[in-house]
Amino acid sequence: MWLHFLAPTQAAALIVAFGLIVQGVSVWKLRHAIKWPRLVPFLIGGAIGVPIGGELLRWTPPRNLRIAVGAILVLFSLYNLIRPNLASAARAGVIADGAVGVANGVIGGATGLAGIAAVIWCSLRGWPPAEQRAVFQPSGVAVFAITALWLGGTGMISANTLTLFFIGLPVLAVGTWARLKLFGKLDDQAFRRGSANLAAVVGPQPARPGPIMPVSYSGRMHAKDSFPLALDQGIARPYVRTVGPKRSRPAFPRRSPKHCTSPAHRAKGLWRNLSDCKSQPGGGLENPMPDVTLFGFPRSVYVQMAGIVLTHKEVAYTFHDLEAEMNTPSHIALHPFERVPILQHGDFVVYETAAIVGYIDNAFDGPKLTPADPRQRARMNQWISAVNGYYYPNLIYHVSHERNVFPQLGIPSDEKVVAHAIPKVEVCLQVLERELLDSGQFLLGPELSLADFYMLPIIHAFGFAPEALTMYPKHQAIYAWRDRMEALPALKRFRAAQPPRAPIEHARRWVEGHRPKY
Ligand SMILES: N[C@@H](CCC(=O)N[C@@H](CS)C(=O)NCC(=O)O)C(=O)O
Repeated sequence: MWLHFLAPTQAAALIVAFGLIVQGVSVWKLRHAIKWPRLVPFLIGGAIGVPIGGELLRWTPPRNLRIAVGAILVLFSLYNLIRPNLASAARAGVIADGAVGVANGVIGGATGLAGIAAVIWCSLRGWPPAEQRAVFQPSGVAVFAITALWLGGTGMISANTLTLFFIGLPVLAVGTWARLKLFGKLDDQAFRRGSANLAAVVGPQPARPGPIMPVSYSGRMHAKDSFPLALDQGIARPYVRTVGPKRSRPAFPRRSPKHCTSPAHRAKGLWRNLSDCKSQPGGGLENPMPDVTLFGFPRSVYVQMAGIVLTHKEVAYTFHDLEAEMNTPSHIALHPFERVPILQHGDFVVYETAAIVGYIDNAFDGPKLTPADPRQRARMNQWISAVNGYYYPNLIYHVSHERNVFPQLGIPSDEKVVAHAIPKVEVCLQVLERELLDSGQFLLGPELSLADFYMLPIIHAFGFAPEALTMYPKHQAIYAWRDRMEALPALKRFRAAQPPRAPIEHARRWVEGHRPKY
């Protein structure tokens, strides 16, 4: 609408000036999160694109520019509304980033709408939201700055425009104060969930007359992060089955699982554990065409827990490898805390491994893995909790990540992290050894339980760390238990179905995201 009151050059100049102030403050606040090698292609592209856009602004008839700006805004709004499932650009490189920078610059220079191309692109790149923001916001500010220089240097800023700028300043101050108050106090999760709404409130400040950066804030990643929207990510169509004692009502509508049926998707990491399953009803396989999907990445110990329990219960399932989607909207739609695994059974989706394996045990036939006896059940839950609270953090999060996951990505181990954990790993192994000596065959005694399936992937994964070479031989009961577990038919089937241990690519982000610091 502002284009109907102002000439396009005035509008662009004001957007740029106000945007520079407002976004400059935000970028200053997130300066420590900026990864320069990632940002530079966008900056170079922006520097190339702005003069092209600036000259378009000078030579294009105002009417055409109005139409172009309107079209861009409508298309971007439609994009946010429809949220088309565009191909992932996770593997794109700096040249593509630079090209997006050029597009950002051209659009910014011509219209002042500096952030749109980068916002969309960053979400396709699959970076975590905070990292996306650390790219699209500084590149938007850079485009604002270059555009300001270009417009000023080429004489496109008139005295009238300056007057309008000073009139707008007080309103800008109030809007900026409100925004900092709101965003400054929110953590990242809350920021992302709430930003669509917050942006709607603080976005239309006169300081930012159009949805240039407000749209950037509430762009694809934010809009899709809001929970009800995020669920609608093409997960599955309502599909009522009669498996299990209780059927949960569909909580929300879903789309058809096209990713589960296309050969291309399967080649990307989907597989099924059908080969060894009996196909008659009541034999543990409830349906020869599985409507159970396990989402995760194969090397996750938690995903393995769920996979092994499914295999042991002879539940046919499809595995959907989320590696390339981790931390993207399609992942967050499944797991708002950005973890794996997630289980989908028909129209029912559940995350958190304890909930998943409990559900599998209850909803499907096959050997019961949850003891009926209250004390045994308490003991099982004690183990599950101990794995979550002590075994996973020390053996995996501290040691395995430093010894296997990071080095496989060319990232050196942090010895301080390992050193901090080793005494605690000793305690974990001693406790496990003692309890196994007491209990005999399995963690709760002669019967297998979910506790064993919770512990096994941890002990297995830690076994790849060099520390295990000296620590494991001191614990003969653990060795014997592990051999017993690995000898189970389910484990043999599960291991045979696993892909090779490839590096966990998205773990590069863990270095900054959640590596312990000592
Ligand atoms: N509390 C969760 C923990 C799951 C978890 O930590 N999963 C790890 C993999 S083993 C994960 O999703 N990591 C991905 C990431 O942090 O990016 C559960 O029980 O399912």
